[in-house]
Formats: sequence, C-alpha cells, structure tokens
Amino acid sequence: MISISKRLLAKAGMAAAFSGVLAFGAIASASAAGNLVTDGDFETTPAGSFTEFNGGANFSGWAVGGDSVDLIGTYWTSASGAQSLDLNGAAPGSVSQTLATVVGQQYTLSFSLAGNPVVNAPDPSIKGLTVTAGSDLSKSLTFDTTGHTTSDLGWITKSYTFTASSTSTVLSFASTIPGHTGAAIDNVSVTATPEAGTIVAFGLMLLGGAVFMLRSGKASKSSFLA
Ligand SMILES: [Ca+2]
Repeated sequence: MISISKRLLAKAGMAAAFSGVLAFGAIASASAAGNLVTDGDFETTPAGSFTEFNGGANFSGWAVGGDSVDLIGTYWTSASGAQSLDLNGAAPGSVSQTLATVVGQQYTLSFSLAGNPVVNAPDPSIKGLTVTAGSDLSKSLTFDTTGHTTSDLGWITKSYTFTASSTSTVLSFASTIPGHTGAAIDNVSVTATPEAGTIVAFGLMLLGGAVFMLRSGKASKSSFLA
C-alpha cells in the first residue's frame, strides 16, 4: 500500500513537472509569436536594389515622416531576411507605426542597428537616430560606420524595455543626421515581457516536480531491495 501511494506521488510529481514544462513552453512560444510590429523585418514591400519613400507615404504598416527613407533590398546585406531600412533617403526621415498596447504591461523592444556604409562627404560617418515608444521610451543612439561595407554593415542588436501608459503606443525611428546616408534598422520587434513573478512561479513548479521525482526514485530503489 505504501509503495502504491509513493508511486501515485511520483506520478503526481511527474505530472506537475510536465505541466510546468508545457506551460513554460507556451509562454516562450507566445512571446516569439507575439510581435506587435507589422513588417518589423521590412520584407513585405519589394525594394529591388532600394526604393525611396517620401514623408507622408506608407508601406506595409510603416508611416514615413521627415524628408524620406530608403527601403533597402539588394543594395546591402540586411541583418535579417533580404531587406532593411536606411533612415535617410534624400535627407533625414523617419518611420513609425501605432501599436495596440495594454496599460501597465511591460514590453521589450528589440531591433538590429547599423548605418549606411557608403559615406560621401559631407555626410557624417557616425549615424544618429532617436527611438521612441510613445512617452514611455526615448533613446538617442549613434552608430559608427567606419570600417564597414555594404556586405558587412556590422549589425548590432539593441534591446530596451518600456511599460505602456496608453492603449495605443506610437513606435518611431527618426534620423538625427543630415545627408542621404543614415542609420540603418532591421528586424524590429515589440513583445510583451513575461513578469518576473510568473517566471519564478513556473520555476517553483518545476522544482517541486523534480523533488517529487527524486523522492520517488529513492523510494522505488529501497522498496525494490526490500
Ligand atoms: Ca529584414
């Protein structure tokens, strides 16, 4: 009778561990699939070598502001997929889109950053841009294109968190430098950040399951010897 109840305990432990793994996997896949940004990879609108969009234009979810931007195709090697974006077209521009957000929810903004490496004076070799998410996030960034080429832009990943204060949050990338070669962006994503408390709770579930399994392992060994 004792060994049966221990087996039941072991089964319960395994079930708890298994459900913890399933739940954790569900969270991981939800965050991977939960990118709020439309065409954050700049792949939807064919660019050819590159295509210029003037302020006031729209393409695949992005609204163009300022002077203009260049949607880049084969002109250089993107960070992800086949296309990316130069924030300076003929002159400094911007792109933005409105995201549906939950007030109080924390989000993670992630994107690839580089700069147009084909620098002709008087364009600066150090590119600049501001990144904003409504009134909840504002970053001024630079990228030094020195030593980089169209086949190796030196893409880096930038990542920030912000907490939404509105049900609609305008995500914006804007050039802060003159000229027709600007900062480059690609692979933009905004995902809801799982709260730390949730991660701790699932960690405890997994730990509980592991303890049950260890205990049942010892119990079955001793009962086997007896
Ligand atoms: Ca891309």
